[in-house]
Order: sequence, then C-alpha cells, then structure tokens
Amino acid sequence: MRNEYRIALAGNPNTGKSTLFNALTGLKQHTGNWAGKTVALAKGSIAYKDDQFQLIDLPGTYSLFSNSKDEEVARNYIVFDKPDVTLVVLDATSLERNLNLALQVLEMTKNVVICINLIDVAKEQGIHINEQLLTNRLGVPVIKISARNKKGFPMLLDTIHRIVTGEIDCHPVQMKYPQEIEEKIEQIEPKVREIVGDHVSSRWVSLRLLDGDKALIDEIKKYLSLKREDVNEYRTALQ
Ligand SMILES: Nc1nc2c(ncn2[C@@H]2O[C@H](COP(=O)(O)OP(=O)(O)O)[C@@H](O)[C@H]2O)c(=O)[nH]1
Ligand SMILES: [Mg+2]
Repeated sequence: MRNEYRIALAGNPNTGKSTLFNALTGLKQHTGNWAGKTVALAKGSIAYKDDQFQLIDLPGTYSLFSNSKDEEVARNYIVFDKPDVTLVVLDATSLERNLNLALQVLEMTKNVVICINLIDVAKEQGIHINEQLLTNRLGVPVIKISARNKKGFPMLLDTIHRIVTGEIDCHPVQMKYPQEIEEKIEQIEPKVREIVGDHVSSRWVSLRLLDGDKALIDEIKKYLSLKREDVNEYRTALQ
C-alpha cells in the first residue's frame, strides 16, 4: 500500500500554479467542488517512489485573510484541512510582492516548500536568485523551477518526499511585529492555545484576532464543533 500525502499549491494568480499542477499530474487531473462552496479545487495525483502525492490547486490569491471567498477557501484548506505539505508558488520576476503571501503561509503551517517558478524568464531578465540564502532565511526549502519547461521537478519532488518522510524538518521563520503588537500577542496567545490546542497555530490565530477577523472566528467555531462531533462519533463507535 502506498502512503498518500496531500500537497496543496498556493500562490498569487499567474505564478504558474496550474501549469505546475498539470505538468505534474498529467491526465489524472479532475476538478472537484470544495465542501459545498462555489470555488472549485482541482485535484490530481502523482506517484513518487513509494508514495502517492495528491495535489490540490488552491485558488490564486494575493493574501490569505477573509477578503474574498477565494482567500477563505485557500486559507481554510491550509489551516483546517492541513495538507501534509503546502507548496507556495512564487513568480521569480516579482519576488518582493510574492514573498508577502509566502510569509503569511509560513505563519499558518509548518511544512512548506517555496517554489520559485518562471526561473527561465528571470534568467532572461538577468535576475539571479540565491535559493540557499533564501532557504536559510525562511527556514524551509526553496526550489527554483520552470513549470512550463518542466525544469527542477526532480528536486521539487524529492524535497516534498523528504519532508513527508521526516528527513527534512521545516522551521518556518515567523515575522516579528512592532513591540506593541508582540506584547498583545503574548497576552492573548496562552488563552488562544487553551481553546485551539495544537490544531491551529495559536500565534497565527492571535494575530488574526488582533486584526479583528470576525469571519475567521466563525470558521474556528465551526471547525472546533466539528471536531467535537468527530470525537463523539468515535466514542459511540467504541461503545
Ligand atoms: N516562461 C514561462 N511561463 C510560464 C511558466 N509557468 C507558467 N507560465 C505561464 O504563465 C502563465 C500563467 O500560468 P498559470 O499556470 O495559468 O498560472 P496560475 O494562475 O498560477 O495558475 C501562463 O501563460 C503559463 O504558460 C514558466 O515556468 N515559464
Ligand atoms: Mg490557475
């Protein structure tokens, strides 16, 4: 039996997410509706070594707050459905803007691979990207690829494989905020942790609460009550 792992693809629109998804999954792709929501998530699978990777092409967004249905779907998937690995696909020609989303993902979840795409275009423009330096600074693997030319795939797949098998341990860098905010986080984080346990990053939830994200609070309520029902179901099954 192969182990199946879920690999989510996040990124700004037009970074080549779907190109990467299609190149990796080939004809196995199909589109599914996500949990009664109107935003469709494409899913497809790929065999690698002894494993099966199920890729989930999340909606392309510039951030992961509660600004739109797309953002909520992508965020909820990463935070509540917890893929085994989240790939953040970045455009090599506009890294500064793209890294904004990457830093948000690094606050939300542990197992992340930063995938710098369109490296062929960057090269033409004379842009050099030091992936080792970025890996060191971000605390997670950074891989350069060209999805259109199918370049960098062996390294990307091997890195995903080494994360799911525990050979690579990710330590995503956490943004430091101004002292006033850090103090507030320190105040509320222990309480948040009591409620969310280790289902969700308590620092990330604290930040969202400070941000006044009401939609997220509802989502967390829904998620935690769902979990309680799951627990009850197990109890009934055991009796
Ligand atoms: N030159 C080049 N173009 C790419 C590459 N990857 C994707 N593209 C192009 O970038 C555009 C956006 O790609 P798409 O996969 O639709 O991006 P998405 O919005 O992130 O899903 C398309 O025209 C792709 O052909 C790449 O590695 N090199
Ligand atoms: Mg797309």
